[in-house]
Amino acid sequence: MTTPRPETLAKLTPVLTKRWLSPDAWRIGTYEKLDGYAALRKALKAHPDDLIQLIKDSGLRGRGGAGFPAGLKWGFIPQGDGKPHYLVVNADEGEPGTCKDLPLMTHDPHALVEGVIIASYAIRANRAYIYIRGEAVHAARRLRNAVREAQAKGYLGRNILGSGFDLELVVHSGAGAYICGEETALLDSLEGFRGQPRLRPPFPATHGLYASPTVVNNVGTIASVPYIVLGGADWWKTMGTEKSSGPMIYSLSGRIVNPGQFECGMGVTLRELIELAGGMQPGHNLRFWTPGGSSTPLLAAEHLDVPLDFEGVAAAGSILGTTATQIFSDQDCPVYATYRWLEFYHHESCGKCTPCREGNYWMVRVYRRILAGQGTHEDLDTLLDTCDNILGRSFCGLGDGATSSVTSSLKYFKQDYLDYIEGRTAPKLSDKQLVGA
Ligand code: L3W
Ligand code: SF4
Repeated sequence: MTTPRPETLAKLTPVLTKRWLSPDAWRIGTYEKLDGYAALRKALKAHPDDLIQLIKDSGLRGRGGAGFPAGLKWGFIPQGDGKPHYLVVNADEGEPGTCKDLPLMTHDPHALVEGVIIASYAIRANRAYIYIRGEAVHAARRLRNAVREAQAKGYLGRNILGSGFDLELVVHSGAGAYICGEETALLDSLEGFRGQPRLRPPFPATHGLYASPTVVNNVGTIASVPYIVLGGADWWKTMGTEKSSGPMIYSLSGRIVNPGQFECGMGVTLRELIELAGGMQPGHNLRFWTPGGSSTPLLAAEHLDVPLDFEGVAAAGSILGTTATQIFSDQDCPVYATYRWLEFYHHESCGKCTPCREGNYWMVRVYRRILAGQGTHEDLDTLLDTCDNILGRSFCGLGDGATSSVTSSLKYFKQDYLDYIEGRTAPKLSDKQLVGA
């Protein structure tokens, strides 16, 4: 284990994670003692439009994968339209490797509840939903408890803190389908339909839940709001980079000594994160990694010093995504890792569009053939051709994301594929595993 140097330790900026280690921070009494609901009192004295402007000024970008500017999205909500407005928090964290929203909701649920109230006030919504992944039973329990505590204290319900603003907040558990993390599938699921993506545009900002204007934001985005209200946009921008402001929770997993969540200003590098995580496990050398979950193209050891912000990762040919940094070593096989991710996408494909439904099915079969030692050189062309027919031709981001590890592993690690095909690597799968994709 390596001990981080002081200059690397200084990269840690605990903002959203600052209360996680405080005992009972999930209870409202503790939360209030630690500045909790002070931002709400301040926000309710401001004009809603000024709050939207504050979020715009902070440069806060969505923490769910796409990095869309949060203030801009809030500003899309038409005002004076006579329709109900909704805020929906996407807490369906399901991207493989991603583990930043669940610990936040478990350790500090009131930060999210307070953010929901402020954001709803800003966009003039009187009803808000937190759509949480079905398997996250403990986090959902903590959230429901937080909602009850906030109601009892007058932070939720009618005439919040005498402001005249009413808000009802519902915690809704999904049924564990990855596709329901896609914002329009999530809305369909919330409405009681089978969760499948809708055609966009129109975007949820104008035609969302029950065809009404709706903001859909990730947990981390909404939980950032109270800090920005208290600290101000300029303070927020002291962290991160010019176009990717603020702190970000990076979840590290894989071949490192201390896996977990590390909150740093955006733009920290993987080299620094690995140092914070105690270094690589003994005997392991970094070989490949995902900057933001399995839907983002793999990067290699040569990318250790890429700034992990939206622009830096894009310049390196990948996507910041959910900042789920999965770290693989020289003892891991990129072909096998890609196959396992593809099995996931094949299983989770909702089946609505042909490129994703059929493409993932066939790619899983090709990978099985290669890993069973029965692949051919033409299989590599077939994989690239299939990706070409999925990418940009699928109905939603799941299809595009499924191609990421295929094309990037072929770009950086083609020799690993050839070693299976030409018999230099022993097969990882048996003949029996060839069938039944
Ligand atoms: C109004 C416009 N609104 C865009 C809104 C849009 C959405 C946001 C971003 O997918 C990606 C996906 C995953 N008027 C608008 C507008 N909007 N133009 O802005 O939209 P978009 O399409 O860029 O992305 P998305 O649909 O939110 C997110 C990738 O992130 N990902 C994450 C996966 C998993 C998780 C998780 O487990 N938490 O997020 C990783 O890479 O593949 O491509 O709100 O409505 N003109
Ligand atoms: Fe469904 Fe896949 Fe098409 Fe998305 S890309 S709509 S998950 S079949």
